[in-house]
Amino acid sequence: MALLHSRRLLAAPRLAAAASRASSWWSHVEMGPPDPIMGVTEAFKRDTNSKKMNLGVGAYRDDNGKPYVLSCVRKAEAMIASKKMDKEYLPIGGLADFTRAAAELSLGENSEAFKSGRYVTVQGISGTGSLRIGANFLQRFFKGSRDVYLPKPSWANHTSIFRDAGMQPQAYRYYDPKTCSLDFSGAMDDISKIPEKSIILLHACAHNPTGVDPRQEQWKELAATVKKRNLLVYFDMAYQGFASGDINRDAWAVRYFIEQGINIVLSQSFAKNMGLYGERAGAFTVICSDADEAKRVESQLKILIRPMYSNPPANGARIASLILNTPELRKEWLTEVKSMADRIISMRTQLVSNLKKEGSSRNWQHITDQIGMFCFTGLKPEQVERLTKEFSVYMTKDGRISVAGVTSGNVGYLAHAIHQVTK
Ligand code: PLA
Repeated sequence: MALLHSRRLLAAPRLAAAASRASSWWSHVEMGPPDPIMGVTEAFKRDTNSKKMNLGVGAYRDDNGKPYVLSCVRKAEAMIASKKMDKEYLPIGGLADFTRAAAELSLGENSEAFKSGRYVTVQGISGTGSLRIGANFLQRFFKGSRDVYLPKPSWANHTSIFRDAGMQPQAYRYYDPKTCSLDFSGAMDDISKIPEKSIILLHACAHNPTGVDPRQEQWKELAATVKKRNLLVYFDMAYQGFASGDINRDAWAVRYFIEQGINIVLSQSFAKNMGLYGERAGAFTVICSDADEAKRVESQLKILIRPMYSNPPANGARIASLILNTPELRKEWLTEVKSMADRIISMRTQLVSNLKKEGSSRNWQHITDQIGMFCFTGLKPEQVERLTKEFSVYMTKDGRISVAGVTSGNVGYLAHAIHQVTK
């Protein structure tokens, strides 16, 4: 009896566990893969090598490798703190001073579309959330095709954002791995065959992951082709200021397309150019045919946002708005954006000269030709794997490095490691 009893005691929890497994609502859920970009940071954090480098996610670092909070941001925060502001909800479409300033920043103060009010801008949860509002808006209201043509390659999350919103991601040629540069004729060839009334996504500047942008004459040809094909243009502008150090120059393509009568949609992020990553400040803009249409579109965007997250976070938008709308802060910001862009450009030059010093005979010119936060090195997946395993240099599998994570202190080590796996 005692034996039986104890056996039953032993068996019972096992049976119970098996029963709960069989009847669990989630037993069919399989383990998913880590995110191709954020997963790199997770692996980096686990590494104990003191020389480790995280060149995965595009987050700016100062020359000591430390996260960098802009001085204009610190000042804006102090102003906000001193005002003892309340914590009330923002309106569904966000902080009006912020959305107006975001539109002005991208479209330009002299823009006819901006001045006439034939646009609507709503605040989004940084670039990603603004893209998602846009994708959902297209899903609900775009009368053309569900197909969204993305450059090949593109930021990995673009595919997921559009797919999860019920759109169908497609691709057009963009990059030529043989020359590590733009495959302009391939792109034009593919784009000229996209069915009418489809959607095409363009990176406004500092293309991620390749660092390769069209030149102005090429943008002009592109604009003429998308106009002829009657495509809806979706610009993703996550790096305004980061490509050239000049916010107006980086917005050139967006403004040119609008001047050509192309009514674009646009997502913006303030994560990189103001260093507001975790604050999640961004915006989504639709250029309309007139102010009345813009009002109707705005009403529908609010209806779309309300059940998603009700209204956006206030703090990042307050900071960005103060910087954009206070002349001294804005001036300081422009200098700081330029200094971040310049540090990245100088790291590109130093990386190439260190590779030469190591004795590498390869052609690394694309490292200095490419612009923005990233360099698409052309390293093969096996070489990337060796860099991570043998040197604790972390990057995405496609060979992209965030140049913003390179410093004068570690550029020599990086060049040495790259030479070891490529010689
Ligand atoms: N669009 C592009 C082209 C991006 O590269 C990124 C960020 C975003 C939008 C969204 O940024 P946000 O939501 O933070 O405003 N890309 C990063 C980070 C920097 C990421 O993957 O989320 C990258 O490492 O590619």
